[in-house]
Amino acid sequence: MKLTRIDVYRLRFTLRAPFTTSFGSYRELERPFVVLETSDGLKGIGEVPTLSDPAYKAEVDPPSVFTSLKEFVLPAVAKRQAEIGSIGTVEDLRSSYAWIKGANFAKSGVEAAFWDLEAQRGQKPLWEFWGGTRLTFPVGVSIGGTNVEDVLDRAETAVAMGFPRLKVKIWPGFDVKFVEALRNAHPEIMLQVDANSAYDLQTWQVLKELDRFNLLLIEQPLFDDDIVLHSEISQEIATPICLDESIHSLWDARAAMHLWTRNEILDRLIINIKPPRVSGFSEAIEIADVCHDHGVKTWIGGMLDSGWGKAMNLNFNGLAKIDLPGDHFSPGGAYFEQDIITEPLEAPGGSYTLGEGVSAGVQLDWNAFDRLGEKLFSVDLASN
Ligand code: OSB
Ligand code: MG
Repeated sequence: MKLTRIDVYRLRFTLRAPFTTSFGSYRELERPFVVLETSDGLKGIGEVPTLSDPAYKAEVDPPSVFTSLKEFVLPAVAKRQAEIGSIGTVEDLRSSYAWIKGANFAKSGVEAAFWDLEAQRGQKPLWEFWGGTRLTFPVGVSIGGTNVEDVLDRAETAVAMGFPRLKVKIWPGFDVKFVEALRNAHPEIMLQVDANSAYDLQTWQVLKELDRFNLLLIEQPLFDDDIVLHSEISQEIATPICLDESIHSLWDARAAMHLWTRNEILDRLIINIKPPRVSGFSEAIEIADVCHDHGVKTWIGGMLDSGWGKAMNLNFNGLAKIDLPGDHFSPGGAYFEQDIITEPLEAPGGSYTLGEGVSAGVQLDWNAFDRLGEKLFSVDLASN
């Protein structure tokens, strides 16, 4: 298809409750949105789920994403279209900017917008494009509370709403006793913890004590780019280690599987697949495929995305290859004071059902989009 225009917007969202992790606390979130327009009059939308700063990972902050889009990614797409006449497939799109190292979050916004176009052209839901067959599945919540009472409170609400799986944030000094209290309060719930790289080669030892609490997994205890040391400590902890921050690509996933296999503990590796962290849904699906082939469990992570981004992630979760419940819902109802979809996403009894709606299966609320956002820059491709 021929792209005629690319617009990049900045939207400002406000979380209904602050979200706290080992790396910071967030309330206001600025988000780039990529809007692709085509010669047949379609508009595809892609969210880039940035945080305010690069504390979670490199290049997840808005200035970095805007710079990558403006200086490199969008010009590469324009150049490619000028060379080959049209960007016909997601593969054409990805190959146009494959030479750019990094910029995964920026690339993922363009790819998401392109998938939205593809789905509109085919008049099909995204899950169908991606090979989804499991249309109803359990979903989880990620709790970013500031202290034990706050987390216990949010957990209580989530459990009362029927969510079958909780994830809580831990860091040194806020781990074993806290998880014990939570486990005592909810003896049966599927429970997992996320350290967001808060531990180092001395402090991680305390995590062995978490083996007592029958956790699904311990997410990213060590350094944000590390795979090797995670595979080493995994030999001494019975609870599976789940990698989030350190998986940027299929190659990273393969490297992890290689190391855990060499240590003969492959059943203790789990991978959190966040599409934007790995440059988009195409790479994310490849990772899901390869993990499935090796018996490594996966689930879909989130970035406090808007309803638009969450709806796309939920379509991805329709792949039967995804093993565990993902981070798709907020424990206390909606994530944001104002979202950009016309009907809020719902998970009655902690389970989500995908419908037959085209693309993400939700309607963008353009009034809300315009209220929350402004256009920052555009690329005109009509003439090439
Ligand atoms: O590590 O999974 C994470 C939010 C922002 C950045 C990193 C993470 C998270 C979450 C929330 O845990 C997931 C969600 O509910 O979207
Ligand atoms: Mg995480």
